[in-house]
Amino acid sequence: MSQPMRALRLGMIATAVAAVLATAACGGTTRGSAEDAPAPGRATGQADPDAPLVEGLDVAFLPKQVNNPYFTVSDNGGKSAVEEFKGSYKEVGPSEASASSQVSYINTLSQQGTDVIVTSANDPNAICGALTSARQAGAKVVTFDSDTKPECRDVFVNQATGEGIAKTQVDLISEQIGGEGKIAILSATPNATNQNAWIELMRAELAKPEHSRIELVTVAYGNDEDQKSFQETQGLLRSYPDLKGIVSPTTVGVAAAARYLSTSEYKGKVALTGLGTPNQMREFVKDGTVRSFALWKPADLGYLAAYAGAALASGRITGAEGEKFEAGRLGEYTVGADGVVVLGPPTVFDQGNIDEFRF
Ligand code: RAM
Repeated sequence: MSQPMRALRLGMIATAVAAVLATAACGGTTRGSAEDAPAPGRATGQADPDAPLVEGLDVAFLPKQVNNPYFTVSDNGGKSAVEEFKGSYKEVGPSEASASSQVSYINTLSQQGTDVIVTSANDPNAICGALTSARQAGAKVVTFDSDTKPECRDVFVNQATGEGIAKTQVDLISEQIGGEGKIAILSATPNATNQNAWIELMRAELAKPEHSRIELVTVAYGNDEDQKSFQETQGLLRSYPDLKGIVSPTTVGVAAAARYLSTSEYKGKVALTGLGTPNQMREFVKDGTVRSFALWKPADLGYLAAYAGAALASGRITGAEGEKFEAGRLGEYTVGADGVVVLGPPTVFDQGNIDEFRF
């Protein structure tokens, strides 16, 4: 909603409150209050599944970092959803994925009266204060891709279950190293909620009897920076000359690791898998550096997150378990426990299917 419209709404509420106070002062019946006269299109604590989607919502996407092709694709998916429900879209964000780099952007969006903030959190705690203030100022907050603590947002749109993402990657690396040997993880930033959750779940997966001959020797952090991820890969191979494989659960990390391996003596000898975009990984699958890797459709993730935000801002859902909402061409979704909505299972990409995907 534009600032003048928000001002108008606030004005309407102020008028209603003033009228109530005036009536009360005169000893008349006190009907109506700020709660009873909410701004149109705002959730009132009770979901109304039949409420129309409000038009003209201001929706802002705030990714972990703006110069990451993964977020360019996901945020563009969000943009197409916002166009469908006739809102206005913008993307803002830091160039590096450090813990507190998103705080100032959230404060600015809040001051601008943004209706819906859709963000992938660089840290589960660091942006909580800013998000709480934004929500108090009337914004609905959807996290997608990487969550905050649940109490700091309304809904989290998860790309797939954490267990599914962890199992897929462990199965892929196990298959590629013949079920045996030393592996390392090359992650994003040490604070990333999503990668840290997946790493814990991968450890649990690796602890199962079927993976007892695989040893996870270390976790390195490339901070979702191409150069640092490249150097960390080099470092891993120097420190562990008998390393059999690397799992990199980040699109930035896996692409940088593939680039390093592709021109090194380890090409085709040290396995690499993880989460990557087909466009960034295509050449490395074709030249034999990488056999297979996984991901979901980032555009669908952004699209679903935008629709979740519109459903919240229109009062159709509040983020409570069991509520349902329509997400355009993706159909109906249900809010699960802790306000989590799951997009769907990840896809595995290899020589056989990679050319069917262009993102
Ligand atoms: C990077 C980011 C993002 C993650 C993907 C797989 O682009 O860390 O949060 O979901 O990788």
